[in-house]
Amino acid sequence: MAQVLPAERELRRVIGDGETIPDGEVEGLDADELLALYRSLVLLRTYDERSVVYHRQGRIGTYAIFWGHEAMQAGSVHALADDDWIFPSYRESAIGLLRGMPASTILSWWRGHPAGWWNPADYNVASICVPIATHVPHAAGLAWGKKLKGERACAIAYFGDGATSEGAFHEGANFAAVMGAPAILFCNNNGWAISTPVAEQTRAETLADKAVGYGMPAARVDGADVLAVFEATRDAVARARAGEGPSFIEAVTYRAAPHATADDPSVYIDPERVEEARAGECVGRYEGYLRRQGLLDDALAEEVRAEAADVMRAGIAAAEAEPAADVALLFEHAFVDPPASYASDLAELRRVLGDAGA
Ligand SMILES: Cc1ncc(C[n+]2csc(CCOP(=O)(O)OP(=O)(O)O)c2C)c(N)n1
Ligand SMILES: [Mg+2]
Repeated sequence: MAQVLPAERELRRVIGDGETIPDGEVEGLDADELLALYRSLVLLRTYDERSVVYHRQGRIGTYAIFWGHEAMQAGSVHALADDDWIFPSYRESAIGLLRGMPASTILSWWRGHPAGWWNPADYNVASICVPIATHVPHAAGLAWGKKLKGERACAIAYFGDGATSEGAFHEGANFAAVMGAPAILFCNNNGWAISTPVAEQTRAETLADKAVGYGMPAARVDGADVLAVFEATRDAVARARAGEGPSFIEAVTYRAAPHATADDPSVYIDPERVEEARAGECVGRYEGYLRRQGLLDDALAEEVRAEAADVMRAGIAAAEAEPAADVALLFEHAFVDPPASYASDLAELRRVLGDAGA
């Protein structure tokens, strides 16, 4: 029988506070890699902040904000190789940017345009998953397939605290553990599932404890510490490559933004905790670290931000330049045998929409 290890309790941290808590170091990360991580963080932050603006301008639809989650996403992706597969939820919608996906593709997804769907094999990034936790079994299955084929790649699935109450999470976790699949279950515990706090979500002391029930090693990290996230994910990747099966990572933050642009958290959230989370947010913390290491100054920070802003300007322009989609696409995959009224219904829809839908 496999030995069951208790989950770690303490949150792993690497970045200090510039005062009483000293900075740690991640072995094997050189200056170029540390700065590449910074570029990824800034790109994600810029994507997120611009998306909220585009939403308010009516240029994209309802949008799931990930402000404050960037370290969990960039830190973990940087620990992967390009042949490892990523299974994002809606909260990681822009993670493909870190694999070279154009911003216009993701913006098109949020515009509900067909140009927002990609071939997952082009980037080893699966489709953005909106149903909670249903992609956990997909990631477990893909990882098992890699093992069966003798390939070295692993799969990582991102999901939230609320997802750990879903059946699909438990099925995926158990399957991955029993099959020894090279999978990483990455839980972003931001304290909330829309308006349901973690305390009302589970009686488990930590979410990492749930992994112990499946015989899976589990680590808890500070989700606003990009280096701690990187290190924990790198450990999990090493286990996966060594044939030691899946790992669970619980990255802990406090949701500092609304669940989505359609949400008003002021009716349920703790404003003091939000302020605290915003003050300790991950991009600023990492900037402080890089400055203390002498790797970042104002000019470079400005250059990186300007590059990211250009990516977004070009991205929204390209997304808006896409010709309107044909409304027939709404029905194309819905019927084997379309009903008798289909042709006249479609003609009526085209008439109502005018040229925009044709
Ligand atoms: C199967 C399913 N049930 C319900 C929903 C509605 N829903 C959308 S987001 C959400 C909360 C998820 O919270 P969590 O897993 O903590 O992820 P977070 O949004 O905090 O990243 C719910 C219940 C859904 N998308 N899918
Ligand atoms: Mg959550």
